Amino acid sequence: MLKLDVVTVFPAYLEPLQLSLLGKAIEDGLLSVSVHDLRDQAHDKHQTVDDSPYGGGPGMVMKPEPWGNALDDLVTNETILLIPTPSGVPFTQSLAQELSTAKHIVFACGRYEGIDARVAEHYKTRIRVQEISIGDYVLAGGEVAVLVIVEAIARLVPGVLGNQDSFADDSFAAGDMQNLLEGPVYTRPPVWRDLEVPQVLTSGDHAKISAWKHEQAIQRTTQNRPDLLN
Ligand code: JDK
Repeated sequence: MLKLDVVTVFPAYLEPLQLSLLGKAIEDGLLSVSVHDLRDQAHDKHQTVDDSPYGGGPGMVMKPEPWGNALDDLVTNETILLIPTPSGVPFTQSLAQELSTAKHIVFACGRYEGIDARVAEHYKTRIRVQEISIGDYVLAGGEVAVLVIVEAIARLVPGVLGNQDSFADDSFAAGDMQNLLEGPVYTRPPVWRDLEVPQVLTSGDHAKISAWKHEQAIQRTTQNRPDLLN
């Protein structure tokens, strides 16, 4: 059972985590997801979670005290603390694979210009803390990054994904087709708006199909992601 806790000032943003794929996994007891409102941990009259940055600069920074209160209630020595940030290490399929075997992950969703750096620094002396970027663009906060990360991790938890064939395809992609994008896929009907399914796919010649898929993968990778080729 993988336990996930998310701390945010916008709990409603995480409502999709209860839907479809994840909702079923939660029902089946493979996964648990709890969302916590950071504001409940801000104990002043106005429940303040932000303040102006030391050293100047634009915007506001999240104060450390509410984060300390929230995280002390959730963290044990077996917890991995994940903090989405544009300056984190890239989130990859291999990191998702590794995190899918964890017992407990706590996600800290920042807003504004981010969270006072001492929060990560403090928890790094106690547990594994990973600052993660989901890509080279700037979101308005960590919530959408958490939706992405949780979906990528959850579908790798044994039993969560209904379709075991798709799961096997992932392993295939990570093995034989390493560092290549997938080529195009087709289903019925064999002709649609004058467009035919490539004849090789209906030939029944599996060696030929394999070679064709590999060639398509190289073509697509050259076109869309030349950085993946050696
Ligand atoms: C968490 C707040 C918004 C953060 C500072 C950054 C260079 C300085 C706005 N992969 C990814 N993208 N975005 C996030 C993410 C953004 C977040 C938070 C995650 C919390 N924000 C934010 C930092 C800045 N700015 C670009 C100049 C501005 C994760």
